[in-house]
Amino acid sequence: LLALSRARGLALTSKPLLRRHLSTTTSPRFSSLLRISPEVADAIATNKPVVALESTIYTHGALGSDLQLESIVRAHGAVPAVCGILAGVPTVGLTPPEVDRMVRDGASKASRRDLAVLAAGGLLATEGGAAARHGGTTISGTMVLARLAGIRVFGTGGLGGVHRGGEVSMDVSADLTELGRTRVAVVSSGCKGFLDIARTLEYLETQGALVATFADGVPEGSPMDFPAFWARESGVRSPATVRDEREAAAMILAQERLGVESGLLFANPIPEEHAIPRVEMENAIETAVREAAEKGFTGNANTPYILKRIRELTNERSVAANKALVQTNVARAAKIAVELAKMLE
Ligand code: PSU
Ligand code: MN
Repeated sequence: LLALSRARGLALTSKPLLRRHLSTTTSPRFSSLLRISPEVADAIATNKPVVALESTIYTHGALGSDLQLESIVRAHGAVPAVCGILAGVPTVGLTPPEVDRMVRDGASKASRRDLAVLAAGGLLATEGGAAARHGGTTISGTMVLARLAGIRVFGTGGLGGVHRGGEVSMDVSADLTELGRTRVAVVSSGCKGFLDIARTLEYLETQGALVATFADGVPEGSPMDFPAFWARESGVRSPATVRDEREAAAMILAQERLGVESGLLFANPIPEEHAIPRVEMENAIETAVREAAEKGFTGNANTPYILKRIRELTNERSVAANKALVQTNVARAAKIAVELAKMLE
């Protein structure tokens, strides 16, 4: 009961903040259901750099919750905004205890299609119904919440994609269609090596998503692979490259000024020292993908199962790499947000 009334109280007190933010941003959409933490609402209203973070990474990512992502964002001069659904309340700016609570109680994995299902539970709970469920938002779910709040930059680990055999199963992550329709810049290490990367890029092109890979230290104009998460190479060329955070910020601004509503994907290859060569991952990937098919882990249960199995099959080696890459992506996202805030001054 206490938790419920607290959720309700917060939903009510956030309204004036939302109104203030609405008048100072260009966000075309707005949801009275959204709870934005006071710190994040203030940062948005005053044009401070803000970085959205997802909650699926905590609830379904097989990485543990001690990723230090918020402190990394802060260390680079930006405000972190963890997005997710807490007891039926879509929230931007979850606190660490709130995320812990979601992990402890258990949360469902929430992509775009799941948001209203969970939020309806929240609406009914405020009228005295049963306690509503939590939702760890995926990249697509997080992009929707970030866009509603007026946040432009989002740092995370790996994008969902077209699954192997996706041309038959039609298992194509909602992250890809989200990038087609929601103008948020996502910084990731490309997508997992267990996905079909060539088809993922085809699909992103069809969706009109901007895809650019960071080319640090690579001579101007040289081609870059779109990275494959644990590996820097995928054998598939990235459609565009980006030199530094300032250029990424310029792309975000250009997209906005052109009025193109689709999203942007900045691929940030895993640092050399943490990378695991593709051949070394291949066995673990093959086994995990085969087992998922045999055991019937399809739909949104597929990615979490494969992540967990790869973690076991590589004796946790994949986890250290995964943590390192998420942290570098989030740092990069913060630097992009800082550059963008300067351009918008
Ligand atoms: N990649 C990771 N860790 C993750 C995910 C992807 O390294 O936790 C999550 C992200 O939230 C991503 C989602 O949006 O999986 C994609 O799931 P699906 O393949 O079911 O669309
Ligand atoms: Mn899927």
